[in-house]
Amino acid sequence: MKMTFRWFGEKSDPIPLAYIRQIPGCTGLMGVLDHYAAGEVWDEDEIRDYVRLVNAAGLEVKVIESVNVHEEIKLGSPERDRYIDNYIMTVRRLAGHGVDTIIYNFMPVFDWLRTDLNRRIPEDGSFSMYYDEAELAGLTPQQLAVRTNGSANGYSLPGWEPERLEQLNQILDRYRGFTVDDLRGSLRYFLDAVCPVCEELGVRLAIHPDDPAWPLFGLPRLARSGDDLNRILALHDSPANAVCFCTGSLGSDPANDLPAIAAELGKKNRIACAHIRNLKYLGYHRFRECSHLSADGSLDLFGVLAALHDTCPDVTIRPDHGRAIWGEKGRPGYGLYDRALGIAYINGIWEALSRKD
Ligand code: DNO
Repeated sequence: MKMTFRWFGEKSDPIPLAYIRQIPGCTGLMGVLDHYAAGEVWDEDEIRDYVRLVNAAGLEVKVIESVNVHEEIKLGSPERDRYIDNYIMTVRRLAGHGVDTIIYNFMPVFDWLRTDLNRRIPEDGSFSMYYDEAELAGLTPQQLAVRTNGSANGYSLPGWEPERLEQLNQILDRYRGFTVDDLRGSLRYFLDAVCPVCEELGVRLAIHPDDPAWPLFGLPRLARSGDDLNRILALHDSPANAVCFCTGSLGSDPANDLPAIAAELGKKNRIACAHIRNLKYLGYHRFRECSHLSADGSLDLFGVLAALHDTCPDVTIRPDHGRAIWGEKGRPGYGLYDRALGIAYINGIWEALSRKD
Protein backbone atom coordinates (compact mmCIF):
# COMPACT_ATOMS: atom_id res chain seq x y z
CA MET A 1 0.00 0.00 0.00
CA LYS A 2 1.18 3.49 -0.73
CA MET A 3 0.00 6.23 1.60
CA THR A 4 -0.53 9.67 0.10
CA PHE A 5 -2.05 13.05 0.90
CA ARG A 6 -4.09 15.43 -1.21
CA TRP A 7 -2.28 18.70 -1.79
CA PHE A 8 -3.60 21.66 -3.76
CA GLY A 9 -0.32 23.28 -4.75
CA GLU A 10 1.92 26.00 -3.33
CA LYS A 11 -0.41 28.86 -4.23
CA SER A 12 -3.61 27.42 -2.88
CA ASP A 13 -2.68 25.05 -0.08
CA PRO A 14 -1.46 26.45 3.23
CA ILE A 15 0.17 23.14 4.20
CA PRO A 16 3.91 23.04 3.42
CA LEU A 17 5.14 19.92 1.62
CA ALA A 18 7.71 19.48 4.38
CA TYR A 19 4.89 18.95 6.90
CA ILE A 20 3.31 16.30 4.67
CA ARG A 21 6.65 14.51 4.46
CA GLN A 22 6.70 14.38 8.27
CA ILE A 23 3.49 12.37 8.52
CA PRO A 24 4.60 8.81 9.32
CA GLY A 25 4.44 6.54 6.30
CA CYS A 26 3.25 9.23 3.89
CA THR A 27 5.35 8.86 0.75
CA GLY A 28 3.48 10.81 -1.86
CA LEU A 29 0.67 13.05 -2.99
CA MET A 30 -2.54 12.85 -4.83
CA GLY A 31 -1.66 16.07 -6.54
CA VAL A 32 -3.54 18.59 -8.60
CA LEU A 33 -3.02 21.77 -10.56
CA ASP A 34 -6.34 23.16 -9.52
CA HIS A 35 -6.36 26.37 -11.56
CA TYR A 36 -7.08 24.48 -14.78
CA ALA A 37 -10.71 24.58 -15.78
CA ALA A 38 -12.23 21.38 -17.16
CA GLY A 39 -11.31 21.05 -20.82
CA GLU A 40 -8.02 22.98 -20.71
CA VAL A 41 -4.77 21.31 -21.69
CA TRP A 42 -2.29 21.30 -18.82
CA ASP A 43 0.97 23.03 -19.58
CA GLU A 44 3.95 20.73 -19.96
CA ASP A 45 6.47 23.01 -18.21
CA GLU A 46 4.14 23.56 -15.34
CA ILE A 47 3.63 19.82 -14.88
CA ARG A 48 7.39 19.30 -14.92
CA ASP A 49 8.03 22.05 -12.37
CA TYR A 50 5.26 20.74 -10.15
CA VAL A 51 6.61 17.19 -10.15
CA ARG A 52 10.14 18.48 -9.47
CA LEU A 53 8.93 20.56 -6.56
CA VAL A 54 7.11 17.62 -4.99
CA ASN A 55 10.03 15.25 -5.58
CA ALA A 56 12.45 17.75 -4.05
CA ALA A 57 10.40 17.54 -0.86
CA GLY A 58 10.99 13.77 -0.81
CA LEU A 59 7.50 12.89 -2.05
CA GLU A 60 6.19 11.10 -5.14
CA VAL A 61 3.33 12.25 -7.33
CA LYS A 62 2.00 9.31 -9.30
CA VAL A 63 -1.68 10.11 -8.81
CA ILE A 64 -3.41 13.25 -10.05
CA GLU A 65 -6.77 14.23 -8.63
CA SER A 66 -8.47 15.38 -10.71
CA VAL A 67 -8.31 16.05 -14.39
CA ASN A 68 -11.89 17.22 -14.69
CA VAL A 69 -14.15 16.28 -17.57
CA HIS A 70 -15.74 19.09 -19.57
CA GLU A 71 -19.52 19.37 -19.46
CA GLU A 72 -19.71 19.01 -23.29
CA ILE A 73 -18.27 15.50 -22.91
CA LYS A 74 -20.84 14.57 -20.27
CA LEU A 75 -23.61 16.07 -22.38
CA GLY A 76 -22.36 14.19 -25.44
CA SER A 77 -22.54 17.28 -27.63
CA PRO A 78 -20.74 17.60 -30.99
CA GLU A 79 -18.20 19.81 -29.24
CA ARG A 80 -17.00 16.89 -27.16
CA ASP A 81 -14.30 15.60 -29.52
CA ARG A 82 -12.28 18.76 -29.13
CA TYR A 83 -12.37 18.42 -25.34
CA ILE A 84 -11.55 14.72 -25.49
CA ASP A 85 -8.48 15.55 -27.60
CA ASN A 86 -7.47 18.06 -24.96
CA TYR A 87 -7.99 15.47 -22.24
CA ILE A 88 -5.79 12.99 -24.08
CA MET A 89 -3.09 15.62 -24.47
CA THR A 90 -3.11 16.26 -20.72
CA VAL A 91 -2.99 12.51 -20.01
CA ARG A 92 0.04 12.18 -22.31
CA ARG A 93 1.85 15.04 -20.65
CA LEU A 94 1.17 13.77 -17.15
CA ALA A 95 2.28 10.26 -18.09
CA GLY A 96 5.48 11.75 -19.48
CA HIS A 97 6.24 12.97 -15.97
CA GLY A 98 5.60 9.69 -14.18
CA VAL A 99 1.88 9.93 -13.40
CA ASP A 100 0.20 6.51 -13.57
CA THR A 101 -3.28 7.20 -12.15
CA ILE A 102 -5.73 9.96 -13.03
CA ILE A 103 -8.87 10.44 -10.97
CA TYR A 104 -11.92 12.01 -12.57
CA ASN A 105 -15.63 12.10 -11.93
CA PHE A 106 -18.62 12.03 -14.22
CA MET A 107 -21.12 13.93 -12.08
CA PRO A 108 -23.14 16.45 -14.12
CA VAL A 109 -22.54 20.09 -13.13
CA PHE A 110 -21.67 19.59 -9.46
CA ASP A 111 -18.77 17.71 -7.93
CA TRP A 112 -19.27 16.55 -4.30
CA LEU A 113 -21.90 18.45 -2.40
CA ARG A 114 -22.66 19.32 1.23
CA THR A 115 -25.17 21.67 2.80
CA ASP A 116 -22.66 22.95 5.39
CA LEU A 117 -18.87 22.88 5.19
CA ASN A 118 -18.29 23.88 8.80
CA ARG A 119 -20.86 22.31 11.08
CA ARG A 120 -19.91 22.07 14.74
CA ILE A 121 -19.84 18.53 16.08
CA PRO A 122 -21.61 18.89 19.45
CA GLU A 123 -19.77 15.99 21.09
CA ASP A 124 -16.24 17.40 20.74
CA GLY A 125 -16.53 21.00 19.49
CA SER A 126 -14.67 20.33 16.23
CA PHE A 127 -16.11 21.19 12.79
CA SER A 128 -16.83 19.00 9.82
CA MET A 129 -18.79 18.86 6.60
CA TYR A 130 -22.46 18.10 6.88
CA TYR A 131 -25.29 17.10 4.55
CA ASP A 132 -29.00 17.37 5.16
CA GLU A 133 -31.42 16.82 2.31
CA ALA A 134 -34.14 18.69 4.20
CA GLU A 135 -31.94 21.83 4.13
CA LEU A 136 -31.17 21.31 0.49
CA ALA A 137 -34.86 21.20 -0.36
CA GLY A 138 -35.18 24.90 0.46
CA LEU A 139 -32.23 25.95 -1.73
CA THR A 140 -31.83 26.58 -5.44
CA PRO A 141 -28.55 25.35 -6.98
CA GLN A 142 -27.44 29.00 -7.15
CA GLN A 143 -28.12 29.58 -3.46
CA LEU A 144 -26.24 26.44 -2.58
CA ALA A 145 -23.28 27.54 -4.69
CA VAL A 146 -23.15 30.91 -2.92
CA ARG A 147 -23.42 29.21 0.45
CA THR A 148 -20.74 26.64 -0.38
CA ASN A 149 -18.24 29.21 -1.59
CA GLY A 150 -19.09 31.54 1.30
CA SER A 151 -18.21 28.93 3.90
CA ALA A 152 -15.01 27.71 2.28
CA ASN A 153 -12.72 29.83 4.48
CA GLY A 154 -11.71 31.82 1.40
CA TYR A 155 -10.47 28.82 -0.61
CA SER A 156 -11.68 27.92 -4.06
CA LEU A 157 -13.16 24.43 -3.85
CA PRO A 158 -12.67 21.89 -6.61
CA GLY A 159 -15.89 21.66 -8.59
CA TRP A 160 -17.25 24.91 -7.18
CA GLU A 161 -15.05 27.44 -8.96
CA PRO A 162 -16.97 30.77 -9.22
CA GLU A 163 -16.20 31.15 -12.97
CA ARG A 164 -17.83 27.83 -13.65
CA LEU A 165 -20.85 28.58 -11.55
CA GLU A 166 -21.55 31.79 -13.45
CA GLN A 167 -22.93 29.69 -16.27
CA LEU A 168 -24.95 27.51 -13.95
CA ASN A 169 -28.39 28.31 -15.37
CA GLN A 170 -27.41 27.58 -18.95
CA ILE A 171 -25.75 24.29 -18.02
CA LEU A 172 -28.69 23.15 -15.90
CA ASP A 173 -31.06 23.94 -18.78
CA ARG A 174 -29.10 21.76 -21.12
CA TYR A 175 -29.45 18.78 -18.79
CA ARG A 176 -33.28 18.93 -18.88
CA GLY A 177 -34.56 15.53 -19.96
CA PHE A 178 -31.06 14.02 -19.92
CA THR A 179 -31.25 10.49 -18.47
CA VAL A 180 -28.80 8.26 -16.69
CA ASP A 181 -28.59 6.13 -19.86
CA ASP A 182 -27.68 9.23 -21.86
CA LEU A 183 -24.97 10.00 -19.33
CA ARG A 184 -23.67 6.43 -19.43
CA GLY A 185 -23.55 6.65 -23.22
CA SER A 186 -21.40 9.76 -22.93
CA LEU A 187 -19.10 7.99 -20.49
CA ARG A 188 -18.73 5.03 -22.86
CA TYR A 189 -17.75 7.38 -25.69
CA PHE A 190 -15.20 9.10 -23.45
CA LEU A 191 -13.71 5.81 -22.19
CA ASP A 192 -13.54 4.33 -25.69
CA ALA A 193 -11.50 7.33 -26.78
CA VAL A 194 -9.24 7.80 -23.75
CA CYS A 195 -8.64 4.25 -22.42
CA PRO A 196 -6.64 3.00 -25.45
CA VAL A 197 -4.23 5.91 -24.98
CA CYS A 198 -4.02 5.14 -21.26
CA GLU A 199 -3.24 1.50 -22.01
CA GLU A 200 -0.44 2.54 -24.32
CA LEU A 201 0.98 4.82 -21.61
CA GLY A 202 0.42 2.55 -18.60
CA VAL A 203 -2.01 4.99 -17.00
CA ARG A 204 -5.20 4.09 -15.15
CA LEU A 205 -8.29 6.28 -15.25
CA ALA A 206 -10.05 6.06 -11.91
CA ILE A 207 -13.65 7.20 -11.71
CA HIS A 208 -14.69 8.79 -8.45
CA PRO A 209 -18.13 7.72 -7.19
CA ASP A 210 -20.93 10.27 -6.96
CA ASP A 211 -20.99 12.14 -3.68
CA PRO A 212 -23.53 11.86 -2.14
CA ALA A 213 -24.79 8.66 -3.72
CA TRP A 214 -28.15 9.91 -5.00
CA PRO A 215 -29.44 12.29 -7.70
CA LEU A 216 -29.46 16.01 -6.91
CA PHE A 217 -31.53 18.81 -8.44
CA GLY A 218 -32.96 16.28 -10.88
CA LEU A 219 -29.55 15.65 -12.48
CA PRO A 220 -28.75 12.04 -13.40
CA ARG A 221 -25.99 10.19 -11.55
CA LEU A 222 -24.33 6.98 -12.60
CA ALA A 223 -21.74 5.95 -9.97
CA ARG A 224 -23.75 5.38 -6.82
CA SER A 225 -23.40 1.69 -5.97
CA GLY A 226 -21.39 -1.46 -6.58
CA ASP A 227 -23.72 -2.36 -9.46
CA ASP A 228 -23.21 1.05 -11.02
CA LEU A 229 -19.45 0.71 -10.78
CA ASN A 230 -19.54 -2.74 -12.35
CA ARG A 231 -21.64 -1.35 -15.19
CA ILE A 232 -19.06 1.39 -15.73
CA LEU A 233 -16.19 -1.11 -15.75
CA ALA A 234 -18.06 -3.12 -18.40
CA LEU A 235 -18.45 -0.07 -20.66
CA HIS A 236 -14.84 -0.45 -21.70
CA ASP A 237 -13.26 -3.65 -20.47
CA SER A 238 -9.67 -2.77 -19.72
CA PRO A 239 -7.44 -2.40 -16.66
CA ALA A 240 -7.15 1.27 -17.66
CA ASN A 241 -10.84 1.70 -16.82
CA ALA A 242 -10.68 1.65 -13.04
CA VAL A 243 -12.23 3.02 -9.87
CA CYS A 244 -11.19 5.36 -7.10
CA PHE A 245 -12.81 3.59 -4.16
CA CYS A 246 -14.17 6.42 -2.02
CA THR A 247 -15.71 5.21 1.24
CA GLY A 248 -17.40 8.51 2.08
CA SER A 249 -19.17 8.82 -1.27
CA LEU A 250 -20.41 5.25 -1.62
CA GLY A 251 -20.93 5.07 2.12
CA SER A 252 -23.39 7.96 2.16
CA ASP A 253 -25.95 5.34 1.13
CA PRO A 254 -26.31 2.79 3.96
CA ALA A 255 -27.47 0.21 1.39
CA ASN A 256 -23.92 0.03 -0.01
CA ASP A 257 -21.96 -2.81 1.62
CA LEU A 258 -18.52 -1.22 1.41
CA PRO A 259 -16.29 -4.19 2.33
CA ALA A 260 -18.17 -6.40 -0.15
CA ILE A 261 -17.89 -3.84 -2.97
CA ALA A 262 -14.19 -3.27 -2.23
CA ALA A 263 -13.54 -7.03 -2.25
CA GLU A 264 -15.40 -7.53 -5.54
CA LEU A 265 -13.72 -4.68 -7.40
CA GLY A 266 -10.35 -5.47 -5.82
CA LYS A 267 -10.53 -9.07 -7.01
CA LYS A 268 -11.16 -7.82 -10.53
CA ASN A 269 -8.04 -5.66 -10.17
CA ARG A 270 -10.04 -2.51 -10.90
CA ILE A 271 -9.32 -0.42 -7.81
CA ALA A 272 -6.62 2.05 -8.79
CA CYS A 273 -6.70 4.02 -5.56
CA ALA A 274 -8.82 4.66 -2.47
CA HIS A 275 -10.13 7.60 -0.44
CA ILE A 276 -10.67 6.57 3.15
CA ARG A 277 -12.99 8.61 5.33
CA ASN A 278 -15.74 7.95 7.84
CA LEU A 279 -19.14 9.52 8.28
CA LYS A 280 -21.96 9.29 10.75
CA TYR A 281 -25.57 8.78 9.70
CA LEU A 282 -27.90 11.19 11.47
CA GLY A 283 -31.13 10.32 9.64
CA TYR A 284 -32.47 9.81 6.15
CA HIS A 285 -30.06 11.50 3.69
CA ARG A 286 -28.54 13.32 6.59
CA PHE A 287 -24.98 12.74 7.76
CA ARG A 288 -21.85 14.43 8.98
CA GLU A 289 -18.23 13.62 8.35
CA CYS A 290 -16.29 12.52 11.41
CA SER A 291 -12.89 11.26 12.49
CA HIS A 292 -11.61 8.12 10.78
CA LEU A 293 -12.04 5.99 13.91
CA SER A 294 -14.71 3.34 13.30
CA ALA A 295 -16.31 3.99 16.69
CA ASP A 296 -16.90 7.65 15.78
CA GLY A 297 -18.86 6.93 12.62
CA SER A 298 -21.14 4.54 10.78
CA LEU A 299 -18.75 3.02 8.22
CA ASP A 300 -16.79 -0.20 8.63
CA LEU A 301 -13.38 1.15 7.70
CA PHE A 302 -11.63 -1.87 9.16
CA GLY A 303 -13.70 -4.10 6.87
CA VAL A 304 -12.85 -1.94 3.84
CA LEU A 305 -9.14 -1.91 4.62
CA ALA A 306 -9.16 -5.67 5.18
CA ALA A 307 -10.82 -6.16 1.77
CA LEU A 308 -8.24 -3.90 0.08
CA HIS A 309 -5.42 -5.62 1.92
CA ASP A 310 -6.64 -9.02 0.73
CA THR A 311 -7.43 -8.17 -2.88
CA CYS A 312 -5.20 -5.27 -3.94
CA PRO A 313 -2.39 -4.85 -1.40
CA ASP A 314 -0.48 -2.43 -3.65
CA VAL A 315 -3.32 0.10 -3.72
CA THR A 316 -2.61 3.82 -3.24
CA ILE A 317 -4.62 5.33 -0.40
CA ARG A 318 -5.18 8.78 0.95
CA PRO A 319 -7.08 9.85 4.03
CA ASP A 320 -10.08 11.77 2.82
CA HIS A 321 -11.88 14.68 4.46
CA GLY A 322 -11.04 15.27 8.08
CA ARG A 323 -12.59 17.50 10.70
CA ALA A 324 -11.21 20.95 11.53
CA ILE A 325 -9.61 20.37 14.94
CA TRP A 326 -7.18 22.12 17.30
CA GLY A 327 -8.20 25.52 16.01
CA GLU A 328 -6.98 24.91 12.45
CA LYS A 329 -8.55 27.21 9.85
CA GLY A 330 -7.80 25.29 6.70
CA ARG A 331 -9.56 24.33 3.54
CA PRO A 332 -12.79 22.60 4.65
CA GLY A 333 -12.17 18.86 4.84
CA TYR A 334 -8.52 19.29 3.92
CA GLY A 335 -6.75 20.48 7.03
CA LEU A 336 -3.49 18.94 8.16
CA TYR A 337 -4.24 17.64 11.65
CA ASP A 338 -7.21 15.36 11.31
CA ARG A 339 -6.03 13.92 8.02
CA ALA A 340 -2.65 13.17 9.60
CA LEU A 341 -4.48 11.40 12.44
CA GLY A 342 -6.41 9.50 9.76
CA ILE A 343 -3.13 8.34 8.22
CA ALA A 344 -1.86 7.14 11.58
CA TYR A 345 -5.08 5.20 12.08
CA ILE A 346 -5.10 3.64 8.60
CA ASN A 347 -1.41 2.74 8.89
CA GLY A 348 -2.05 1.09 12.25
CA ILE A 349 -4.82 -1.06 10.83
CA TRP A 350 -2.72 -1.90 7.79
CA GLU A 351 0.25 -2.95 9.92
CA ALA A 352 -1.98 -5.17 12.04
CA LEU A 353 -3.46 -6.77 8.90
CA SER A 354 0.01 -7.37 7.48
CA ARG A 355 1.35 -8.85 10.73
CA LYS A 356 -1.57 -11.22 10.91
CA ASP A 357 -0.39 -12.75 7.63
C1 DNO B 1 -13.96 15.67 -2.52
C2 DNO B 1 -13.18 14.87 -3.47
C3 DNO B 1 -13.66 15.13 -4.87
C4 DNO B 1 -12.90 14.33 -5.87
C5 DNO B 1 -13.42 14.47 -7.27
C6 DNO B 1 -12.75 13.53 -8.22
O1 DNO B 1 -13.44 16.16 -1.61
O2 DNO B 1 -13.17 13.53 -3.14
O3 DNO B 1 -13.47 16.49 -5.15
O4 DNO B 1 -11.58 14.72 -5.89
O5 DNO B 1 -14.78 14.23 -7.31
O6 DNO B 1 -12.92 14.01 -9.50
